[in-house]
Amino acid sequence: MTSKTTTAGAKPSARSAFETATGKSTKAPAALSAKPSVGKATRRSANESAKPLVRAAPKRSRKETARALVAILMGSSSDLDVMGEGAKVLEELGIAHEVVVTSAHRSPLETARYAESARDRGLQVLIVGAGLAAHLAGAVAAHTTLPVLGVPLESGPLRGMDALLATVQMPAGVPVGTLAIGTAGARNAALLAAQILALSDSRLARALKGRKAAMTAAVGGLLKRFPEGK
Ligand code: AIR
Repeated sequence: MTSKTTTAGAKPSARSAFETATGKSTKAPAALSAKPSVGKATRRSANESAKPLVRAAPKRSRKETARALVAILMGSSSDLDVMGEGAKVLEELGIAHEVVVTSAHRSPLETARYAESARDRGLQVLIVGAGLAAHLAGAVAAHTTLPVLGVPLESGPLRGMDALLATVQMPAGVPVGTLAIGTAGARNAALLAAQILALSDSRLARALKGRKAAMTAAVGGLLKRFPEGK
């Protein structure tokens, strides 16, 4: 189990993991463990979703908790089903990660603080998904020199085209590597994050090579020849 589980604080009196990490007294974006929380996060209405999700942290010793190398951020808990696909890929590859809900518009200060402190907390790649006017990846990229991979999400009448343009059309100087809309983008962002980490991790490089070989083997090949026997 390599997911880093941080929470906004199970008890009202407890300092949040975000607060502890940043040294700043602020409401933290909710950081969810990818494995246990994907598909289980409480769905909430739009006007509630700026508030951090609060989950009780499973009891775990320091030794057992690997430091997160990748963060998956998303603008709303309603994005979790799609972004969770990226978390599954990281899980399969054994990459320690954390999953966070924070919004460029509903919790802008928390988003900025998270991005500013990410490198110092040991994170190496940030995957950021949002729908509609999807400014989250750009807002995060504005506050960090870590690589930011943007995933535009389908949400609303424009079916992700709005999010695609908002994510990809960054001004020069603030790069966001933008992936495809939706699930393919979420999965590919995780693979790209893995490929970045694999530049200095030969175990991971081998795992990615094996994955590619398995993918190639799964492609069908010749289905029919006509006339037969030629
Ligand atoms: N969003 C949240 N804050 C800013 C933006 N752009 C996005 C979320 C989600 C969509 O708005 O990333 O895809 C709808 O969010 P909700 O919470 O209303 O379901």
